[in-house]
Amino acid sequence: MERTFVMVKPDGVQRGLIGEAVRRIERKGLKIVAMKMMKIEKELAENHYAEHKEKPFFSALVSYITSGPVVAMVVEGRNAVKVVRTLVGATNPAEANPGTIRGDFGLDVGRNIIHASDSIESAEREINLFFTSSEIVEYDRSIDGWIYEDI
Ligand code: IDP
Ligand code: MG
Repeated sequence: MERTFVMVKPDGVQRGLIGEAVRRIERKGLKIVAMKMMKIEKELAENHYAEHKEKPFFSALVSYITSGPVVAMVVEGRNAVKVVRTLVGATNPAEANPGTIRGDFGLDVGRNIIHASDSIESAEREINLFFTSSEIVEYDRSIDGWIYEDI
């Protein structure tokens, strides 16, 4: 099963959207295998967003993501990376489709509520940045045969 890293950003937490994000992930059939609330240190923020360090919005992005608590998660499921990116919607909430988290709740690219890994490689990198292996919980769900045809 594939894993992806998901994070409700500080604006999502402040606006009471933790439950909304978790609800959408759960009802899709995806499995949450790790979850914690935390405040991100500057160093972790810079590392997490290292690919953007030359961008003009980088320092604003680091300030934003360290401005309050976030809820970090590891989400597991078949094609989890792609499926969660679809649930999350386009980077700019003004352009994200209705029915996606960003499309339903946001207006500004600098306040886009939620993060989700964009590839299997970045998922692995981000999961390792935010979680130790002992924080990831392996468990069976008896309902999985009703979510996947071949389980
Ligand atoms: P993603 O979160 O959809 O993967 P990225 O392009 O990887 O989007 O950008 C990372 C984050 O940087 C975005 O989620 C958003 O918070 C922020 N960001 C991206 N582009 C802009 C911009 O043009 N202005 C301000 N912030 C931006
Ligand atoms: Mg990205």
